[in-house]
Amino acid sequence: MCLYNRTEDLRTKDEGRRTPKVFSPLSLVLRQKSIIMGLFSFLTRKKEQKEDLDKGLEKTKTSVFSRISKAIMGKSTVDDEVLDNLEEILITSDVGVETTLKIIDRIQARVARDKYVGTNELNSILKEEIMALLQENESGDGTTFDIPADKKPYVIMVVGVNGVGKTTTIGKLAYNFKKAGKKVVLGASDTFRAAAVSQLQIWAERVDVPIVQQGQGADPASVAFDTVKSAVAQDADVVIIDTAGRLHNKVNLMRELTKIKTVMQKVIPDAPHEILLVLDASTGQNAIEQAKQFTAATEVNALALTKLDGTAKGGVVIGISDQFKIPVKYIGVGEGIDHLQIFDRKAFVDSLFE
Ligand SMILES: Nc1nc2c(ncn2[C@@H]2O[C@H](COP(=O)(O)OP(=O)(O)O)[C@@H](O)[C@H]2O)c(=O)[nH]1
Ligand SMILES: [Mg+2]
Repeated sequence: MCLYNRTEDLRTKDEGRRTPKVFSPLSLVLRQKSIIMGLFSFLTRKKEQKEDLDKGLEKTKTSVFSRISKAIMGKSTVDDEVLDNLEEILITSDVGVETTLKIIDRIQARVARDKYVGTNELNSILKEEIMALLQENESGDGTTFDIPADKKPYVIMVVGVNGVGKTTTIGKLAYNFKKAGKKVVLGASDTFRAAAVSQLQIWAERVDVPIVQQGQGADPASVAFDTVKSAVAQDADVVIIDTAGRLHNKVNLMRELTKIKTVMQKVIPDAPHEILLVLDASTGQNAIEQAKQFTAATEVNALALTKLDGTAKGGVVIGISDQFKIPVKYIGVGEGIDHLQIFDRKAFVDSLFE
């Protein structure tokens, strides 16, 4: 041990004399190579994400935009008839009535202002208005799997009805946070079904992050308390709490979620920092109904819309963001570990209109 230290000391002193540091040509080449390789893998990942998004939104795109093309066929200007047709298309594409009317009003105002708006401009105007609407609700403001520096650990409580993709989203989130260098702890507060705990456990093993669980039937609030305590003790960065999705009625739901929150606040007074509502986009109007119930029961401040892949109801993202004034933070575009994306409004709208 002593010898080792002496060698270390000597080496350090020796190195200290060798200033300024000169890189050998070989090490420079290697450094450049690793930078280029890092950039290459970043770009490859970006490209894959874009492909996943495009593939995921394909059905929405074909169903909505083939109809828009039909609606403007043989027309040169955006007139009342075109707007009526557009209104019907958006409403039946799960954008929702209120949001559709808002979009139509805005386009109408532009048409009135600019006098002549050609149908060839309709797509770009629509794209701009949808982007603006998403921006107003801060949907798609985030760009990285990062957390506020002053919240450690950052506590995310995940809510939503059964089957929407809560546990899967938690697994994917844990993977991404870990990849971003964060220390993650999961809490299995969905104690209603035995399968729920083991499903989260499988994700924890897959991502290689710790999980706190007390098995089926345990008190969800007690699990949440233990999780937050353990996260603090481990100096973790992020805590993600899974919850049960059963929803007999609003009062029960509210009581349970409130209890989980209150108990966590004994350890971290401002926890949970994020209440993430997970909604299955493929259920369209049902997702809107669930958003109504959950926002009435608890202070949801972030949304994740899953299963955008394979549905033609992608328009629901626009409607939900606008109607509830809650930012859409994540979207699910498949079952795989890499299939959770940070919602990027520009990429989303671009993909819809390409
Ligand atoms: N295609 C697809 N399936 C998903 C997505 N997210 C979750 N799922 C699937 O939805 C099912 C229910 O997910 P789960 O996480 O158990 O939902 P929970 O009951 O809310 O926890 C599982 O089969 C998941 O693989 C997604 O973005 N796309
Ligand atoms: Mg679950």
